Amino acid sequence: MSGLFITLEGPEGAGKSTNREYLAARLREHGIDVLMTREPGGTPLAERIRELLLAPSDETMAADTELLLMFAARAQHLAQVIRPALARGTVVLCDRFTDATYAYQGGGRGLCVERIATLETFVQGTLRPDLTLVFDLPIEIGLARAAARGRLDRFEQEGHAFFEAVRQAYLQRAAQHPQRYSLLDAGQPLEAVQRAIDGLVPGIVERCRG
Ligand code: Z5A
Repeated sequence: MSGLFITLEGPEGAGKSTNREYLAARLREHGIDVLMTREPGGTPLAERIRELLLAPSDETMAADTELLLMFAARAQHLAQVIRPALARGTVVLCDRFTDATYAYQGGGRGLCVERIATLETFVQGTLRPDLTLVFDLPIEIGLARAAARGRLDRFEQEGHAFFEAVRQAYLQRAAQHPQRYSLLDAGQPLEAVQRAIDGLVPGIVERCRG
């Protein structure tokens, strides 16, 4: 078995967490060792950075501060959790990773993509996800799902244009690198989304055994 780095991405309420659990269960049925984690977060220190990033505050967070905190949390997560797990041959299922930075800080906040790419190389070296599942859906549906959970975090308080830019950034990245991304229609009923995930499982199992 060799480690595989799989990330789940998409706008708010797209079903990443729900389907991360589902995919983990399907892979474990094949005897595959799976680690589930998330960003920002995944270690105690990175989870503290997550709290800073998500908490609404009277002080506006500068977009560059937000970008650097995302990569600070990621550096810790990579060192403590992701790289050691991949080295052990574990499949890492990570709820969001650097594609979210391109989508939210690049697309949503309008930060320079080259600057994000520089930080990506600085923090990750050559490590990139082996496979990225993009859960795409109209933002109204995702925001309604998020709103049903109650109090909105700092990102969820953004407006329609921000989330549309995030969605378009994901779609653009998925179209540019079709070999790495699987685009899933997350606006469908959950059973239909999970049937689509079932279709990906044999290929993932084969890659783990390859
Ligand atoms: N962020 C960033 O800006 N830059 C970065 O580099 C990174 C992150 C890494 C926290 O992420 C924030 O950090 C995020 C982007 C930013 N912005 N926000 N907010 P997060 O992943 O923790 O937050 P999130 O996207 O809001 O997660 P979420 O709303 O929990 O979404 P989800 O995990 O995709 O959905 P879910 O929890 O699986 O499902 C939501 C609900 O919908 C739940 O009740 C499900 O039962 C239901 N659901 C799921 N699928 C379906 C279908 N198909 N039909 C009906 N109902 C469904």
